[in-house]
Amino acid sequence: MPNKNLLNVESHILDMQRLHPSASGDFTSLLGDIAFAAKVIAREVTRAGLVDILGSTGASNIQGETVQKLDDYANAIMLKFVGRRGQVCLMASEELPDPVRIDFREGSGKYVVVFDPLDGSSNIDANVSIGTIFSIYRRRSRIAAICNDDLLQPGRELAAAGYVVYGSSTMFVHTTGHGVHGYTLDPGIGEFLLSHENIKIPFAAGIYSVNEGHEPLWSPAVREVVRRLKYGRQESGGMSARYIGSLVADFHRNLLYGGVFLYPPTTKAPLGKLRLLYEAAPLAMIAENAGGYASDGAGPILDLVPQGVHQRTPLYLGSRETVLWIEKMLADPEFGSGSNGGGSGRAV
Ligand code: AHM
Ligand code: MG
Repeated sequence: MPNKNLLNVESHILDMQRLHPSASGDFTSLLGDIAFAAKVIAREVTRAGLVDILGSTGASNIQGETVQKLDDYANAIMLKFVGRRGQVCLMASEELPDPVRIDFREGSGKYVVVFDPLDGSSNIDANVSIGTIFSIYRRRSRIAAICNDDLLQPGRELAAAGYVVYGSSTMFVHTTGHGVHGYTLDPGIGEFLLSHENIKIPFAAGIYSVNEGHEPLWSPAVREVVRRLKYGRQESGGMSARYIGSLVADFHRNLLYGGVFLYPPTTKAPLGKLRLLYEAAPLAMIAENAGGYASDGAGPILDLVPQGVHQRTPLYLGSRETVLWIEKMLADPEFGSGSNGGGSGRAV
């Protein structure tokens, strides 16, 4: 029996692939590509504080490389290294206005990859944790007819989803629908080593995470939800507040400690800020596979059919019981109806 602590991400994914004898290996190598891209991005993220010393955007750093804005850099790295064996036919990035067709002549082109290359990047200058979020869908259309419809699939169709958090250490977390697994980057050997096998979100939420500066713009129902999270729904008192403002880091902490993340609609942004394809759906898949739940306030995020690649959605994400309670509260006429949640794309 191999020592699990010495399993790197590629070996662990290969072990899981053996459960599917018909698998071609494309999917496994695609996850390996993403892990590789993550290492390259991680290396650059750790040097972000040196930009002012080594040169600003557009200038050359000490290695003679052009220094780019980190989100552009991360985006370029994902496009360059993901799907390099022809496993991918189409990619979409939060950083790009349109999806990118991939030349997959050398391979099967079986997969569609969607990513947010550097989520929370406004935090970079303060050395706060940021992340990369990714999703993998199977191509639906026949090769000759590849179109954007391959991207507009509900989260339930996801073949895999994951994120990388660049924090005090770099972690790669993913699910293929068989548990959620986390790997920590050992910078000495440059490998992601299995450190968190089969993560389960604690049942009862201990932490709530929301930008309370938006409270004046919330509906009465959302305000009441947050008030009860704060003051306590039971005798036991309220929950602790933690908000980094970096979705991957906020979600990752709540996944390990138990908690709920909220990005409700506001009067200024009726669908909230976060994107269904790049942010909400992949984290919803991880939450559900860890025993949690994600809702847009009216039902499961994973059932929403995207109407466009950059569509936004309200998001309530984390411990299952708490998110289900939020859905119930938002539907309660006692707190008034209105823009409580419920993005577009829910099948009726
Ligand atoms: P980004 O994709 O432009 O980085 O924005 C998404 C980020 C999330 O990481 C985070 O949860 C959210 O914006 C924070 O928004 P706010 O500052 O409104 O609280
Ligand atoms: Mg983002």
